[in-house]
Amino acid sequence: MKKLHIVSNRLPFSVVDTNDEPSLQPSVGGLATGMNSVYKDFNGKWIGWSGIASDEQEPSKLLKIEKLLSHEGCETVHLTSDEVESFYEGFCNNTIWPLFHYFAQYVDFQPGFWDAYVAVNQKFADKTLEVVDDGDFVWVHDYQLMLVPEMIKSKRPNITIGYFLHIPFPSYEVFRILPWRNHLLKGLLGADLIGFHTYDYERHFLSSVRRLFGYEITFNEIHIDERIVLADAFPMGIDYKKFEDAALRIHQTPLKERSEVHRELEKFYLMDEERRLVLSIDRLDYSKGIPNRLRAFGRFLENHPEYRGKVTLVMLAVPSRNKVIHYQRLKSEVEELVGGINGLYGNINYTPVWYFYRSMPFDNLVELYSMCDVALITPVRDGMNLVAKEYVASRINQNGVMVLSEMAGVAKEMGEAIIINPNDEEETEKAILLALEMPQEQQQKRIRIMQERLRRYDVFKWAREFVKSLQRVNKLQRDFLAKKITPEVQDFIIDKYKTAATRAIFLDYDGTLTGFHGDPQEAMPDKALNTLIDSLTAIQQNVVTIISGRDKETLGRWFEGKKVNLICEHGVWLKRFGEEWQMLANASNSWMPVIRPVLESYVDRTAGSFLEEKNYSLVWHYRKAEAELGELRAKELRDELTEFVANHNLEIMEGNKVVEVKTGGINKGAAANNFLMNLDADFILAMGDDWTDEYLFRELPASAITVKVGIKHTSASYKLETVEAVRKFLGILAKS
Ligand code: GDG
Repeated sequence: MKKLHIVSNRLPFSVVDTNDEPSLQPSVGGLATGMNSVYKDFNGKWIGWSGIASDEQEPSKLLKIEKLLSHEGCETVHLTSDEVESFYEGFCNNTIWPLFHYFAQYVDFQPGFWDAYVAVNQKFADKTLEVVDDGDFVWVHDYQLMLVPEMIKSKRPNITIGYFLHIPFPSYEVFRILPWRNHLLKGLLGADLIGFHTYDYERHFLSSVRRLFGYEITFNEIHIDERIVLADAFPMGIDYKKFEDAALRIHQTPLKERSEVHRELEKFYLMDEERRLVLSIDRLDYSKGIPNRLRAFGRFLENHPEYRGKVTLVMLAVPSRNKVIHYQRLKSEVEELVGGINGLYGNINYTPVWYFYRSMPFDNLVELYSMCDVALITPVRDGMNLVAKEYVASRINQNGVMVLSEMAGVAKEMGEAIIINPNDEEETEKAILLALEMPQEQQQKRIRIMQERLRRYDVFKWAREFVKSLQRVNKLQRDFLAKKITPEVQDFIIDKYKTAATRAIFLDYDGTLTGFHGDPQEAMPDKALNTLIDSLTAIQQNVVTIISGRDKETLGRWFEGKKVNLICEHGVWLKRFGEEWQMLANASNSWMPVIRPVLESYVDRTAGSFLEEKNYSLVWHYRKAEAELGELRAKELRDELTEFVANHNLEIMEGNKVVEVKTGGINKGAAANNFLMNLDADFILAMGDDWTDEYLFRELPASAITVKVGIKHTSASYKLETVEAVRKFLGILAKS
């Protein structure tokens, strides 16, 4: 049975040491909960680091820990303290984290960090490779392991790999700053499915793939030679019921059994019925916008003296990465701001900010969620932000207001919150007032809608949806493989070929016999291709025809003296070997003077694009243009020409980074059939890569062997991945 394995930096357990005896404590984090719900069902392993540096522990104890973890279905990756420092604290938290959260000024570009990142990713990949069986599924998590997908895929292509990024994927302009940007992207593209919290991150990722690698992307499918990689948005949910149940339990706890936090919060409210609590919870991280939040709260008290003595901000800042200098500075800044506000507005009976620099047990956390009137969640960048979702889930009385930063992924799903720009302190200050004064019915209406959504799309659903998509992309790949020319299929074709007396072989040129070039005029046949054509055409039974959208002058020149027939401009022209050019279709070019200026305006507005003029068609090429702009303009051009084209019996053909306008009714299928009328062929082979070749595949007799080059959907009966594979296949035929 196929298994699903999880790979993440940390395992879902922490190791505790009591009386020198190690034991495990399950993590309560959302990821662990969500993953537990899928990987156990799929009988897989969880691969990760235990959190203990291997050189800081007795080998016998390490072994014990490893055994304990293995008992829980976990496979341990061992990291030394040096690796932890350069990989985790270094490249992960000093390079990727600040860059992906748009703190470019904090990024440390140390090559040593990068080397450690590569080496540690390799350790994770190697451990995974030890565990997986053929056909298994692997789900890799987060920014610490961006190279792992490719490291697995290159060794075991038949493993289906999913990857989920928990932090934002930045815009290309930010991502490009990184010297190792291509390596990171290549690493990710080893996955079959790449998930993000929001469509924006997906968009940024696809844009980087387009610009750095130029791969063809259709919607969210990236086409890389013989593979399809899918990118998609899967907004992570929470274990809704866990928070709802905990809040219910807390509210029902008898007075004397309540926790200290609970009693303190109640005492606060009892002092004055107008008292209000505003909540702030995060790891102490510069991405979370804690100083902005404090400044906005300070401004609020400054401008609204009527709320002094009544509103308190409960700020829980969980210690995080405190070895990193920027975190140490942030801590001082936050403490200074808290001190300033408390000093200015506080008195014996009133502390404006209750500041806690520590973490709290789960139940206390839910007490805070369920007892604070307003949640102030204002990160300057945040992949998702689960605190926002947990706050909503814990509001069992269905009141409460959330002020939410538009820079958090979660804002995309929570339109009912008060959405602010965290850099606009005036707006944040106003939002605090709005939240405190929002009527109960309004609060309830908004919270209810959010609760319903979060209940439906919880962390279990999130994990299941991801796995479902992983299975879908696996099927896409299998569909490709089903049409692939296997050794058996190849033998079958060779048998047919050998017994045939007359063999008609139709070969498209660009993308089939040769790769794409920036300038189409540079794509002339290379030496190897010339030799291949010579050996194919030297065989008396073979009638080889190059069938292309290219103009007759170019192909005529390139294949001069070769024993081939040429069909050009998608079927307008035919030149049989040794004869003159003849027109196959009744084409007209009287429309060209009208269309040419339109295309020229696209050349002028799209740097790098150019116009190619054929006898009966005009082609706008945008291969050299900036990829996204090119695609946008291609769409614009199509829209602009639609009416003219319909009224003048023209056709718009979209090929690989080209838009071609030509006389309608002419296509490769009709041209090839016309050619076959004078030939009694008992073996027909046609090969091509783009949709103009689909006419050929569809219209040739059913007995023809049709081969699509590439992975896209096709009506051809077989597929080959690349130009190299085509050349190899034809070479074998020539020798048979
Ligand atoms: C990354 C991305 C993305 C916090 N304090 C305590 C405590 N917590 C728990 C919360 C929540 C989690 O920690 C924090 O999650 P966030 O999503 O808010 O933020 P990150 O840690 O930065 O997580 C983020 C996330 O990955 C998931 O993909 O949303 O954008 O940065 O669950 O409850 N838990 C306990 N005590 C605390 O004091 N028990």
